[in-house]
Amino acid sequence: MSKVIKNGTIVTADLQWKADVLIEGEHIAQIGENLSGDEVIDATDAYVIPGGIDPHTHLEMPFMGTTAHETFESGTFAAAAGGTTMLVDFVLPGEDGSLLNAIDDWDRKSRDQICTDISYHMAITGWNEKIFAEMEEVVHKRGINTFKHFMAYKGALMVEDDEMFASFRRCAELGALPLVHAENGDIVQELQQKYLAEGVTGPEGHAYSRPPEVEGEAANRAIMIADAAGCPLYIVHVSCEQAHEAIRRARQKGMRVYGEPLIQHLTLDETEYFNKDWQYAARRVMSPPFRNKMHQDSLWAGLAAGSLHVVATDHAAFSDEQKRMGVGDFTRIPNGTGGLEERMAMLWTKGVETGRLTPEEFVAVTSTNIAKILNMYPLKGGIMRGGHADLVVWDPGIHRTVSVATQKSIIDYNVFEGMELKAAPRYTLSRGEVIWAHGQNSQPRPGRGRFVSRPPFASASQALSKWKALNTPRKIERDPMNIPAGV
Ligand code: DUC
Ligand code: ZN
Ligand code: ZN
Ligand code: ZN
Repeated sequence: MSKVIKNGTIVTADLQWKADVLIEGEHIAQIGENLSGDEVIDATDAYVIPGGIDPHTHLEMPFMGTTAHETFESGTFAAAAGGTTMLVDFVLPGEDGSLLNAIDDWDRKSRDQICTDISYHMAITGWNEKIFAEMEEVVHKRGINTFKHFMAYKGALMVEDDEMFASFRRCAELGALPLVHAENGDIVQELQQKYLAEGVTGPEGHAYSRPPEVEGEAANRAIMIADAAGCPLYIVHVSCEQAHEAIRRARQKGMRVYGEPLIQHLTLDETEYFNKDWQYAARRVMSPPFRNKMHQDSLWAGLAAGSLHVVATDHAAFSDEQKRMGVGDFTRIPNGTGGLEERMAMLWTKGVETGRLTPEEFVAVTSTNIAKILNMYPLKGGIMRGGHADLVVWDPGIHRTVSVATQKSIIDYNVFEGMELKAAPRYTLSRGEVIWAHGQNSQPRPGRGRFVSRPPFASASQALSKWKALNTPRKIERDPMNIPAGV
């Protein structure tokens, strides 16, 4: 059974053109004019784009004394309904500290639930010989080439600089890419105590205790540590000019540093935390917090200029009841918001419809760039013969208002509630299968999604030789007669 997507305008990260796409099985078989197939998918008056890839989600993640309420099933259904055909979830080590056991655990949780394809990043939350050894198997046998480091969440997930440096060096050796959550966890903890002591207990205290300087400092430090270790670096949820500036500077020096803003930071601002309704404000507590307009403008500029590369969500969705764990103490509000379902349409509405981004740039930052950065292009992230037929018939004619009543996410609210979205998927295809059709509302089969293995980077050896060059001590032959006694 072949399928053909007819009469649409294909948009890739490079260009737009009118052509049909023939799909055989799971793959794109041909792109051209007047193609025919067993089944026709109509793309008249619509774009045909690569399926969205959200590289930053936390489904069913144990965190801050609870577990993120969005499941692998509801999360991937929400993704499909929003035009996202793949996500990359963060695996956190459990109590035994084993990376491999944690991956097995994530597989057990996700396997029978996922409606879209999935991949993992592995979190490094401490450092010892076992972790050092297991990293090799993670990269070479488990198909995970990215390791995430939390510079915040002191006493829980946070790593110290020496641990980060050791892990980055290991990444360079193995051909893996380190990721960082860049916030100075020591300063955050100090500021949290200060505001609590002053009687600031509400969600606004969350924003006060995590100012942009805290993020800028950590971003700069991570970049320098990566440079010293000889590895590239990916900074997740870049929310402010200070972190963006650090990335621009590093890139101008030839460092491979990637920046990932979130759709929430691009579209929602800090005034949300000053809402009189505690629950309203608490729903929006995430780290880093929302910023002001100046920072938002910086992020939009970075996407257009190419100094920021990927728009993600950090989808970590907690219910109203879970958020209430932090009544009377903002440091106990589970950090996280949703966005998986709205990411593509929000970016289109606030980016393409306003002229801030071209449709090609939209495709680059929602799919193609991250497929390249994570080493899975062109199997994912493009429209190319032989690639997976992960495609979206993207229809700027479908407008809808975000509402908790119609969303596929199982969270009891939506931080974008009431906003108008000016595009939606008419069809979402994952490996050739239609998993979402506008107006039909049916859920794809849980368990149909697959784990996508990502091989190590070939450039690792280059990175390693740079590191060796930096760290090979020069032998200095001193005149033995001139060495003072006792040395
Ligand atoms: N930030 C959040 O808001 N939630 C999950 C983890 C994180 O870094
Ligand atoms: Zn984070
Ligand atoms: Zn995250
Ligand atoms: Zn295949």
